[in-house]
Amino acid sequence: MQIHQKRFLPQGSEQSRLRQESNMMRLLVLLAMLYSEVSSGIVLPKMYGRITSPNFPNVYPNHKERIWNITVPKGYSVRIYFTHFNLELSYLCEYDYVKLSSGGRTLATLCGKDSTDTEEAPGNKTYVSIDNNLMVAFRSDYSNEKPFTGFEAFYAAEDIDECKQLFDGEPLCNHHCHNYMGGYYCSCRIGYTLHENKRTCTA
Ligand SMILES: [Ca+2]
Ligand SMILES: [Ca+2]
Repeated sequence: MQIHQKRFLPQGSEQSRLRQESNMMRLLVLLAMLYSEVSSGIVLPKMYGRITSPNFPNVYPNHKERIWNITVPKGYSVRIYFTHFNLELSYLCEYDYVKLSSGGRTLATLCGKDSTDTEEAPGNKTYVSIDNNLMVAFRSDYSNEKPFTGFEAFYAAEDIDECKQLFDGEPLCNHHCHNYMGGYYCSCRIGYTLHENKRTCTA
């Protein structure tokens, strides 16, 4: 009897602990969803994917704002291109637009169907993020004189070739630079050893 109770009690409390934890998890997931909807839009932590305007391929609604935060691992950038683009055209894209930003900078503000003197449409151009995060913001104003079908875009993580980059105007590696997916490393000629900064070689 004693043994029974001993064995039963921890199991029971384990179950209720698990239940509490799963309730807590559910609450956290719900809060995270609410939070991400409100503050940072839709978070996309995948290496590739597709995003579209609301209701695509049908006409997008007025008064819509949607933000996608594409984050890939460090050592990668995000390349994005558009397979469909048809937004209301307005001077400097102030009415409806798709805005691409990365590293605190605006890469492009896009609208219309084809580029003009004052407005940019993506056409066949591809855009690459500055760091490992790309923010895509879609916005439509209160009206459209004609129906517009919005956009479809595809993105993918792309390795950064650090060996082609400069660090304070110098190559990243003193002697040899080796690029690989998601990173890089340096090596030295015979007779030299790599400094603990992992970049420079000393005799
Ligand atoms: Ca509009
Ligand atoms: Ca690399």
